[in-house]
Amino acid sequence: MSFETVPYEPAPPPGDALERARRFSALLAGRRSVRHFSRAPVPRELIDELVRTAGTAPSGANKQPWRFVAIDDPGLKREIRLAAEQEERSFYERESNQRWISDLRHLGTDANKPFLEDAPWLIVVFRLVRDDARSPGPHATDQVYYVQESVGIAVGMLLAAAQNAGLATLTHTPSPMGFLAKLLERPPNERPFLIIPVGHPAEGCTVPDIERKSLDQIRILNRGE
Ligand code: IYR
Repeated sequence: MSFETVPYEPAPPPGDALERARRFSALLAGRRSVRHFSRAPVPRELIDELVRTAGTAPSGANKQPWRFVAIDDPGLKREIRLAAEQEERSFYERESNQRWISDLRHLGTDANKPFLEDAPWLIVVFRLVRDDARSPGPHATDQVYYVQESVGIAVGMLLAAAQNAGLATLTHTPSPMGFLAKLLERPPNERPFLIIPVGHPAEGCTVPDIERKSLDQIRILNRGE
């Protein structure tokens, strides 16, 4: 079996590796899910770079099974907010969700989603269930693989890129999200994955007082002895 290759010779980034790793870790440790956005604008070029970064993520069979819809149209943002809030109201009222809702109490969330209008940009991420004509070849079939993993990694990279650019983000998952495909007139091979409001925090913005697990709580060495 033959396949084409190109040389891989990345230039090592300048400076001490540990120092760089620490600085990057501190940068991302400073990221928080922001729910109060200022209406200050963010240039489109900046959003394009975030999406470009996300698009470099690894993916199953390199199918790149994602699409990012960047929205700054106030009318469209309003439609999304109204539809999302309708879904959220039934989520928060449903008796069978009460355990879940008790797990959310410390985050102070409710059915009101003003950030869907206040944030200057909403990036609505879609996952592809079939590859389509926008893909560079060669692909033998339109099947896609490890889509959740691939799109999850791409979103993580987008969030990191936003943090690096000094922008605030939120990962928002109205449930169910079907209305997004309809509102945004997406084709049937695209399914909504996540909404990412992007912008700057509102003046006086606060976030929940939460803790992160320590390294010892998340990293096991070998078999843990
Ligand atoms: N989608 C709802 C509920 C919600 C669910 C989880 I999991 C969160 O981490 C936060 C909220 C909402 O956006 O309010």
